[in-house]
Amino acid sequence: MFDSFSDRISGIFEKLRRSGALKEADVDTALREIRVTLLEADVSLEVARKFIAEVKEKAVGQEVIKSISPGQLVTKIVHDHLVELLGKSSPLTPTDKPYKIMLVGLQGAGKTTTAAKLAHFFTKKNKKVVLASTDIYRPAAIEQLAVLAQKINGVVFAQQNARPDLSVQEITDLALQKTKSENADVLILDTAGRLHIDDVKMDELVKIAGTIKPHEILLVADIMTGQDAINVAKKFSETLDVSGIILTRVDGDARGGVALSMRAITGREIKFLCVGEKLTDLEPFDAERIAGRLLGMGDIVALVEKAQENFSQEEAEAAAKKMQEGVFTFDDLAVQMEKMSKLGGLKTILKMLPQSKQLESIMDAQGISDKTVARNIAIIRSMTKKEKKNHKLLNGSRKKRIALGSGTTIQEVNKLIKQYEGALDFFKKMKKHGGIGKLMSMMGR
Ligand SMILES: Nc1nc2c(ncn2[C@@H]2O[C@H](COP(=O)(O)OP(=O)(O)O)[C@@H](O)[C@H]2O)c(=O)[nH]1
Ligand SMILES: [Mg+2]
Repeated sequence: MFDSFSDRISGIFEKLRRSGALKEADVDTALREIRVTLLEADVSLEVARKFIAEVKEKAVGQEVIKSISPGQLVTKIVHDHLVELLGKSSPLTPTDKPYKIMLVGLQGAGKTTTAAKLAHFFTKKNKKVVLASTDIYRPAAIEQLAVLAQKINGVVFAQQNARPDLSVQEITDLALQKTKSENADVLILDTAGRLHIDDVKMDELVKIAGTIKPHEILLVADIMTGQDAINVAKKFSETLDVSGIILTRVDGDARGGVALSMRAITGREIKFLCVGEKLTDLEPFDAERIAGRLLGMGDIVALVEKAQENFSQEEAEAAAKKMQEGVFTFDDLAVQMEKMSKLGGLKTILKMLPQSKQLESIMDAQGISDKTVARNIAIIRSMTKKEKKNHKLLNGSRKKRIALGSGTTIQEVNKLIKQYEGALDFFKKMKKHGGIGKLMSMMGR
């Protein structure tokens, strides 16, 4: 979502950083460009104007410290103001048991998908979750949540085996009952939405909230609808005690202004960003991190968190141990590559790193892409068990068979074997020099 915005902003800062001594005119020009960029990203005029005025006031009064350039200083000031604009938000922490969450929003905003993502999010934190839906109006809306719930280990779907013609009130009661009888930590209630705010049955939502007494009423808003998302948030907040906002379709090509002005206009915290349709495509909102991303500073924290969720600590340690001992087989390699694909592929991972542009061009030059990863997985899958354990068995005829089986060429099979041998070699050398632990701590520094 933020791509073009972040490209432009970092371009503006590049120019600022390059000019050694900074004149007020340079700052003015940069701020004017930032203002245009904000407006083009769909940030409201009022918010953009206020932002620029505040940054300017700060920048002019600042003493320039010797060790940093004036350009860096302005970058820092803009960064801090972006953080303020995006708004820091407290994470959802189930303090009470049960912790009750109600999702509201327009039809198609992504409520049901988000309900499942949140259930996944909490089960990963070892919370027992009950899911329920009061959307009795749209055919199959409840079934949609039931199907999603089945994919999440340990989640209880309240309406499983319940009479199909329950009323909203009955479903609400049932959800509470289930939460109690299952001794669940978290209840997530999905509700019905309408296409237009005027048609939303606010009184029904108010009534549900009265019964459930939720800790959080979270408004789910589609960022692709631009300024409308902000109007919707304002309208819902007038009638309901909306405690936070979840923005969906942040993976699309919307211009991002909604995220930038939502907090300033509604006063409500943004709690999560949804970045895709999969259960794992849910990111806790972190203003610092997004500001960093917008200014082209990379986003290592997001990468680390995402990786931690998908790789268990034990798995990672087991893989590291195998590598160190030089017994890392093709089987292990395929597992690691599949994990990487699950994380959203190479480009997703790269985007979160600083210098992602350079890394991307290096990888492009080396011909490394998601396609080659998928191809390599296919090649490994075509090997026999014995071959995977011992790559030295791979003679000409075996390679030919593997190439045929995986729809690749012998050259491609050879290339993978060479890369694999290179990796083994690397791990062996590393072991000599203190092992993976040492390397990691070096990288950490
Ligand atoms: N690309 C993308 N699609 C999403 C996201 N969230 C939801 N969707 C899709 O949007 C559609 C509507 O979502 P749904 O949860 O049924 O909306 P609801 O009517 O508010 O319950 C579904 O096809 C979802 O898969 C997101 O963050 N990114
Ligand atoms: Mg729904």
